[in-house]
Formats: sequence, structure tokens, C-alpha cells
Amino acid sequence: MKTTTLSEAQCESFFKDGFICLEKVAKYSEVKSLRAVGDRLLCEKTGFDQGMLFDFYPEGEGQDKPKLLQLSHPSHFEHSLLESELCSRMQRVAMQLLGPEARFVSDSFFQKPAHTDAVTPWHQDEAFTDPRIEHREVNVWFPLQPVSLANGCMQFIPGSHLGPVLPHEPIGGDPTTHGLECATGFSIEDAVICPLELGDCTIHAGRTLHFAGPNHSDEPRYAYSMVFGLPRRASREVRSFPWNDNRKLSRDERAHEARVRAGFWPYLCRRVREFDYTNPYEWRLGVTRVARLIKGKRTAGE
Ligand SMILES: O=C(O)CCC(=O)C(=O)O
Repeated sequence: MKTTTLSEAQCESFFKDGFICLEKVAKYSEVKSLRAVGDRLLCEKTGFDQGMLFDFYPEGEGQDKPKLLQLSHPSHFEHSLLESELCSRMQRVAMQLLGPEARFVSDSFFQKPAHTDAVTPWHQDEAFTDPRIEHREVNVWFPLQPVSLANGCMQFIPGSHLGPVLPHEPIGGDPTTHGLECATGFSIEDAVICPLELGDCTIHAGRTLHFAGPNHSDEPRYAYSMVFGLPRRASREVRSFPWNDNRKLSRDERAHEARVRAGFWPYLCRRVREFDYTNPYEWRLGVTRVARLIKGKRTAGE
């Protein structure tokens, strides 16, 4: 069985820079099987109707020609992803960085087509979240083929995780765009470029600024990411992420329609299954959500 344990120096480097590159973490067979699952799910357009498959860029340009395709929560559709030895191994690495309470939060497949100038813009993952909630997370990113500057490897701004969440905007200022970009508050000159071989990965913190360049190669560039985090709690700062207000995302519409079509029960069952019963803050959030639902229903019925 393969084991992965971070050295003290690697942990220190992560805490200082907000990211690390790890070599030979996954076996060839593990990457091959991730790639096969990703290929199949993306080919079948899994998750599109539920709003989980979407383009980072405006979808109006045609869903058949995405610039950066993301399938979030593929493990909802393919449970073997969660049951894999790789996932358990990476959870143990996340526990070294975050503490023993770190658990799996979510996963995603990314596909950047061949010969595209489209980039994954500079962003902090935390900018996508609810500002009232403190997310203490790490993102483990596995490329599913070797990556370099030529096909869009990851780049990071060291130390950016120690500052605040910087102002973001939907890409190109278009509120229908799923992706966010950060244009101020950092210098691109500081970027560290991280080419990787098959089986290597990067790990970055939720607030680390990162970017992946265009794919000028002849093959699509695939990646699989796993996010691990500590139990959620209320943010200690009063903050707002106005870039998430007034978005008109087609994926949200699809998710809503899918919920209406399937009815309330499948949605409720998933929530109940995934609920963190040991975290009092989740109970508070749950009660608030139910109260809002009841109030909304009453208002609608009045
Ligand atoms: O694969 C990519 O291009 C982007 C990945 C990313 O931004 C992330 O996992 O947070």
C-alpha cells in the first residue's frame, strides 16, 4: 500500500507559502482510473441537468465548445471516487495540514480543450463561498497527464493565503459567467509555476491565489481536485463578497429545475445523508434554512 506523509519541512513550506507541490503521490493505475472515470462522466455530460457540469466561461457561446469545463461533485455520481485508497491517503495528508478533524468536502473534474487561449483566471477558492461562513480548506489538485506551461499547469502567489479575500469579479464582468477572476491586490511577477509529472499533485489553501494558463497542446488537459476541510463555523470577520450577488447562473437555473422535477425528497435525503450532526453550527444553519423555507412558502401562499 502506498503511503504519503508530509515531512515537517513540507508542512512548514505549506504554512508559509499556502501551497506545495508533491511528487509521486498517486500510482499510475490510480491516475489512469481517475482519467477513465473523468472521461466517461464528461463524455456523458453527467451532471449537466443538475447544474453540476458547467463552463467557467459564458455558456451562451455553446455548451458543445466549452473553454473550461468543470464537473463539480463527480463523487455524487461515481461513489468509487470516495472509496478509493487515494482519497483516504489524501485525507490523511489534509489532516496533517489542518488537524485531525479534516474531512472530505467536495471534488471536481476539469477539462481544458486542446488549442485554447482560455485560462483559469487568478482566483481564491474562498471567493466562491458564503462570506458568513469560515471555510478552512485545502485543495489537492491532480493533473491527469503531465502538465507544464504549454498545457496549463497551476501557478500560485506565495503567501497570498495569509492576506484577506481580495476583490473578485465574474470573468469579463459578465454576471452569467460561472468563473470568477481577481485582478487587483497582487503582483503576477510573484507567481510560482508548478509543472508536474503524472502522479504528482499540488495542494493549496482555500485563500491561496492561483491560476492555470492556456492549453496550447494537441490534447485536452484534464485535472481532478479533492477539497478537504475542517467543520464549518461562523466567520469571525464581518465581510461581504458582492461579486456573488445578483449572479444569473444557468447552472443555478438547471439545478432548480432538476430539484422541481425530482421533487423535494431526493434533495432532502441527500442533505440528511451529508449533514454533519456533530457540528452545532450546522444545526443553526439548518434551522435558519428550514425557517426561511417555511416563511417563503407561507409568503407564497398568502
Ligand atoms: O484545473 C484548473 O484549470 C483549475 C483548477 C482550480 O482552479 C481549482 O481546483 O481550484
